[in-house]
Parts: sequence; C-alpha cells; structure tokens
Amino acid sequence: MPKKTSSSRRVLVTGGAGFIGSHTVDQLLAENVDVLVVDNLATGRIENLDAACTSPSFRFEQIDVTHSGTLSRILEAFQPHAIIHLAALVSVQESIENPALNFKRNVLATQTIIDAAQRGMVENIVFASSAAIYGDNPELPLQESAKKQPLSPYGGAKLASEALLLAAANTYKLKVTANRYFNVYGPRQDPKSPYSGVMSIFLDRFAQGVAPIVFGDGQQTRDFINVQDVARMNVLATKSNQSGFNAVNVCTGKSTSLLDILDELRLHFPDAPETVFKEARTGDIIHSLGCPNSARELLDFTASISLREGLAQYLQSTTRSSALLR
Ligand code: UD2
Repeated sequence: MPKKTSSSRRVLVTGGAGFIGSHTVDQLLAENVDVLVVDNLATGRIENLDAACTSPSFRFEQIDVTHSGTLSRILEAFQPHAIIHLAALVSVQESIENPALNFKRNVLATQTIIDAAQRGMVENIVFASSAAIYGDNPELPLQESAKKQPLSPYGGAKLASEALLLAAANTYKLKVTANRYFNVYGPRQDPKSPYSGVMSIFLDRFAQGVAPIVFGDGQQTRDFINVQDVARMNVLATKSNQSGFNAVNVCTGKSTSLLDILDELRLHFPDAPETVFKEARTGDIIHSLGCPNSARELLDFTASISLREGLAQYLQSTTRSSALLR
C-alpha cells in the first residue's frame, strides 16, 4: 500500500463494509477524508461499498482486526488521524450461543485496536458501543451514568471494551468516544435473521406481501435512530476536541412503539396483510429510550432525520435495490 503523502485527513474504519460502517465511509468521503476500510467480510458486504469504491480517496483491505501484526503494518503505512472501530460480532443471539467468539470479536479486537493505535500514535478512537450495556433499566430516558446491567455476552463485551478504552485514554492520553447506539435502522440493514433489526424485518415482509409478526402486544417502545444520523455522529467524533474518554448515547430521545411503526408503514403498503401477534420473546426489553443531551453538549450532535422521513427514504432505497435485482 502506498504511503500517504497528501495532507488530507485520514481515517481507518474497521467493519467499514457493514451496515453502519458503509454509511460512515460514504460520509467521510463526502468530506474529502482519505478512508481505509478493514473488514473480514464475515457479515459486511462489499456491495455496501459500491459508491465508495469509485472514489480515489478510498481503499479496502480484507483482513480480520484480531490479526494484530497485519493491522499494525496497515496502520503504519496509512498513518490515520483517527480510527473508527465498528468491526464486531453484531448478533446478540450469536453472542449467547458462542460467547468465546463474542469475546474474540468484541473484546480482544478492541484491545488489538488500542495496541495498534498506541504504537501508530493515533490519537483519536471512535468506538461502536451499544445501549445493550444498560440492559433493562427502568430509569428512562437513560443517561450515560445509568446503572450498567448487560443482559447478554454481547452487552458485557461492549461494556468491557469501554473499560479497556477508558484505561487506554487515561494511560496513553488517547481521545476516545464510545458511541452507545440505540436502535439503528436504515438502508443496507440485513433483514435475513429473525434477530435482525425489527424495522428491516417489517419492511422486508411488507415488500414481499407477507404479514409482519409482532412479539408481544406491540406496545413496546424503542428509540429508533436513522443510520445516516449515526454515521454523522461517527464522523463528528473523529474531530472531537474532548480529551480523554467520553461515552455518549447516540439516540433521538424519542420513543416509538412497534404499533406506531406498523401504522406508518401501512401508509406505504395499504394492502399489506394483517399483523400477526405472537408471544413476547423471553428477556425482551419493554421500553428503551436514550437521553441525547451529552451528545449535543459534547459533540454538538442532534439527530435530524425524523422517523417518517427516514422510513420513506429507507423504503425508496429498498424499492430501488429490488428493482435492480429483477
Ligand atoms: C437492540 C439491538 C441489540 C441490542 C439491544 C439492547 C438491533 C437489531 N438489536 O435489540 O443488538 O443492542 O437492542 O437493548 O438493533 N420484534 C418483533 N417482530 C420482529 C422482530 C422484532 O415484534 O419480527 C420486536 C422484538 O421482540 C423487540 C422489538 O421488536 O421487542 C425490537 O427488536 P430488535 O431486535 O429490533 O431490537 P432490540 O431493541 O430487541
């Protein structure tokens, strides 16, 4: 890989071929940042980077972030100003079935990134954390200081990673932003697993003329945030002036029930079949809502895409890609 000589900002994105990663890459490129993506393509898809691949400021390496030697070499050649670490095992269910793999991908990988950042003198790390670290906490809206009680190995690993990053920020004087994502939705989210994001599953079923399934009474609520807002937050965090470690909720502060989403979707699919209600999933959280104030105060971030607007855009992009497939 040629050593960079340009004076533009350089950002390494791990997991850049994924759902959130690829939107983050698109926004970095739109800001004329030089971007290097490393992704093992375990769950990421190279097609998510179709637009990025046309940019001369973009490059891609198919590697696993836990391969520390390779990662260090790549970092040394690219000399990024910031790392956005999104590569992860993303399925809560898979973390329960395979906790060792969860540890490798969601804890060990974080340490590898810290080591590489420290050796490569990268000052700024942005980390994909999750509302999963709060577990089922009734003190809504959740402040960053709320009690952490993860309910899965996935949530535990995200919390452990935050602890490693906090220590690294204190020890090596790194700047770290841990973005605690709430329920992210939007184009490129994969609807294929039963544990995929509910919005992607509903949209997929409506598009196929199949009835959506609601687990429980549909009155459970979530703080849904559009992936483009999340990507904007990732980009903002690479330019953070805040010193040390900061964890921030990436959320809207607005609560939406599944029934509300179905009503909204039915505006686009008036002939869709009736909703099927099934027993609530064991361990399902009833209400989840984040407090967005810290993100605004620390990074001047406020989610700007309303659910109505975000859903309409999502729908348009899904229709476009299915038309392309035909
Ligand atoms: C989200 C995250 C998860 C973890 C967790 C922490 C996603 C996909 N998952 O899980 O990674 O961070 O938050 O709290 O973002 N549902 C249906 N029908 C369906 C699918 C889902 O009714 O076909 C329900 C599901 O039972 C739940 C709600 O929809 O009550 C949201 O489910 P989800 O899997 O999208 O997200 P969540 O909040 O459980």
